[in-house]
Amino acid sequence: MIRSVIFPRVLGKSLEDLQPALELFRALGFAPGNEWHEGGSHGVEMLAASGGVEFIAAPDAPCVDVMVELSDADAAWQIIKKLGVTIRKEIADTAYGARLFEVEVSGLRIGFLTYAKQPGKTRGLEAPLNAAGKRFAIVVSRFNSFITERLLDGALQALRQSGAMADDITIVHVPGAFEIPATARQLAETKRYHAIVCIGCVLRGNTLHYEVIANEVTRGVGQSAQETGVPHAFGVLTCDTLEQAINRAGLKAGNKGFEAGVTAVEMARLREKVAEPAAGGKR
Ligand code: INI
Repeated sequence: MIRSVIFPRVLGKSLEDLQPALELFRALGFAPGNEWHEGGSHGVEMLAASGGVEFIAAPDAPCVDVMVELSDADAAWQIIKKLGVTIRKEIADTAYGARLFEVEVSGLRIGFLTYAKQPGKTRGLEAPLNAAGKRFAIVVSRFNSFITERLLDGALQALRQSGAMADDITIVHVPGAFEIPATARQLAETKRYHAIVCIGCVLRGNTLHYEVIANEVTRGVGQSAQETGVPHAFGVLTCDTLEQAINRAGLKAGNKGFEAGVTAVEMARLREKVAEPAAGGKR
């Protein structure tokens, strides 16, 4: 999971070099974020309501244009390696206890890091994006198959990149979005699957009862998830136009099927974590 994006700016070599900028940003209402002081180098984040900048003073500061904070840098590293982008720095522990790697795309140097979790200072329970050993069912509707097939490709990509085996993924086709909840529920009730991915596409232009179908599929999938306890990821597009759907199925606005696949992995793992005694689950 992406936590935040930081734009690091090197302002000097000592902590004093940072003070004018820090004072200015504090006076303007920026909130202080993460702060690190390590081996003569210093970094102080100043955060806005969304996004922030990190001022750095160091003799040999890391040089990236953007720093992305993740919940699991190692999981992101597995994905990045398959994409074939230029690696500037392999993933490794930093002196300040984080996990960090750097890449370069189109001249932009991007760092990805996960801050070390300090004992007793965890920000809550989180599940890794690791699908190894988990079984998934994907229910996909044929209506608007031009779109749903792309969403299915996205979901499969997410599951496989997270470590799911091909044999552990069952794909079930249904006629339209209206049929998704009943089939998802039947699959969930078998207890063979750790999560169900629901994929469909309802377009306003196609039907006068767009709202009825869109509401029913949303309600039905949610009800199945709550009543069976098996996580259901919602990859059903409800769009006004075909153009919007195309954008959400792999072009400008990402691929909602991929997002649903990632969600299924996280929720499958989270379910077992929440059930662990340490999390207050069953004993
Ligand atoms: N099914 C969809 O998945 N998307 C749509 O846009 C849609 N429209 O427009 O009607 C649609 N209709 C079919 C519906 O889901 C059922 O399959 C059908 O009513 C039979 O039960």
